[in-house]
Amino acid sequence: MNRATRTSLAGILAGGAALATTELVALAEPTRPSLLVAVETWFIDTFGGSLKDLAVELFGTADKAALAVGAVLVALALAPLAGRAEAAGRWRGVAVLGAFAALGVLATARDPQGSLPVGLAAAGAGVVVGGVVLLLLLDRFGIRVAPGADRLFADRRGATPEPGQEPGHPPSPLAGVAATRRDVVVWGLGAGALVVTGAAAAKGAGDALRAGRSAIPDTLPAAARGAEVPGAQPFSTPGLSPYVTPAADFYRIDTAVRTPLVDTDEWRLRVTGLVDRPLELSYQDLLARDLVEEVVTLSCVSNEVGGSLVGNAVWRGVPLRELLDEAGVRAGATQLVGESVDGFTAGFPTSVLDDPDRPALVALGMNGAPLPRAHGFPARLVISGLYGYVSATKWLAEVRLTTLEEDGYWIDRGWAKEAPVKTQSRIDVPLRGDRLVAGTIPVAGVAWAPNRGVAKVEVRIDRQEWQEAELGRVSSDDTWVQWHLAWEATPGDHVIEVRATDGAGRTQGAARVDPIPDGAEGWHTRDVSVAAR
Ligand SMILES: Nc1nc2c(c(=O)[nH]1)N[C@H]1C(S)=C(S)[C@@H](COP(=O)(O)O)O[C@H]1N2
Ligand SMILES: [Mo]
Repeated sequence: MNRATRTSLAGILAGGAALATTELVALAEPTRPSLLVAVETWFIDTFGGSLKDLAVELFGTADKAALAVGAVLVALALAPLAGRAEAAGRWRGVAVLGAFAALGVLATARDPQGSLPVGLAAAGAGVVVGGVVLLLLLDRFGIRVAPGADRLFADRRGATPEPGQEPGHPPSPLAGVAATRRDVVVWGLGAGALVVTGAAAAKGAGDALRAGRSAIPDTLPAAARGAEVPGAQPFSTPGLSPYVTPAADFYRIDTAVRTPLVDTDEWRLRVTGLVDRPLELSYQDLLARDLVEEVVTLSCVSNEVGGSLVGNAVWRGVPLRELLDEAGVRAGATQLVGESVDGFTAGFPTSVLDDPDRPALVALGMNGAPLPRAHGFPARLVISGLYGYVSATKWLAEVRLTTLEEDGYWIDRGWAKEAPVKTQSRIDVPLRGDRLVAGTIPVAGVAWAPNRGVAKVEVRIDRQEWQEAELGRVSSDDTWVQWHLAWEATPGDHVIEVRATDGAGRTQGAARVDPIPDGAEGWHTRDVSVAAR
């Protein structure tokens, strides 16, 4: 193994040891971000909105796993630098580790959930452990540090060059005898095993500690005013979205690298800003109030035509207006901003709440159970008719009455300031590629225009005349509606198109519009092939 490979290997193992150490120290505060997670969050906050194709929608669950793996790979890809630097001059590689640690500390300092004391301790421990591993491995791998680099030791010992040695290149106190291949393998594998064990221990213990702290109650108090959810629908078709989306199937979008864990003993919801009487409510305070239920369809502005970033749930919680009345909203308050425990913000004009029939909840529950962690436990906002990024703050910590000058998280990143949900319709079945046989084929899907309601859904085949679809039953105008059409299909290739008309009488236009900046537009279409029977 040549010198470059051995120094790189030492750097990678030292970097891994440093990283695993910071993860282990981070367990002192298991609900707060480690240095690595803080850096990932910093990356998302900085580039999430600007990189092409990295839009709001990117941050589903799969992307975050990819980000976590990517961050570790990037760190390990840069780690050989530490080995090279240390070989070029004593302490230089340790300084490289220190620079990475400093980056982690900066990221922790800017993270609303970050703990600076734990971050500093993690950084210090990481540099010490990583540094020891680096010096030790370079020594065992028989790497001599470069001429002049050992001045620190040379000066102290007044060393004179040995015969055959370049002047000014005394033997490093750590540089042992020339390493054999066996030395490199044994020490490399040993260090590697320690790093992997440490990282696995940090991960396992972290998951266990976090699980212990995320005590979500089994049940919620019943609603004083429940929602009326239609018991049965006039039609049912395999593949059609159910009227109420189970929480497990509900789309998930957020910027949180790790799902925030909230300890309800410490958590408070605060109502602040332009109010006469700021409020501070505990989870128990909220549960003790009269809860109401609203069925509301929530959707993401990033949802493409025909996309799946939309769902309908029964939300149970405290009416937002009730809390605002108690706090006494001042005349100058033009915007309501919800801020989460991890610093995400979403805001909408207070005038949205003027219509008393528009559901607006501090939701504590979803489909009869407490909010799952992924959907905002212990509390989130749900406002009918607004895209999630301006309204539906999860892991809610603060409801702030402010002015329209303040911009929420995604507004700085190119998305529209005001974002009412556009009328959309989607074909669920048939799927493209389904084996279809001529005869009666059910065409079905969902359409939504929350707070306006869907008045009509039309379908057309092969650009012939529009046919009105049958509509399912709904709780209110705030939810999507299932639609269905029995299509008498003939053999051949066909194109199915759908469009909805909302309660205000507006019909979806054909022109395709991108999600950015304020939501996609256009008709969902599906190409299908029908075989002869
Ligand atoms: N704290 C927090 N709340 C958030 C977000 C976020 O990134 N952080 N994303 C918003 C967006 S863009 C959407 S579309 C909805 C999605 O809610 P869901 O994940 O429960 O479907 O949450 C909103 N609330
Ligand atoms: Mo969203």
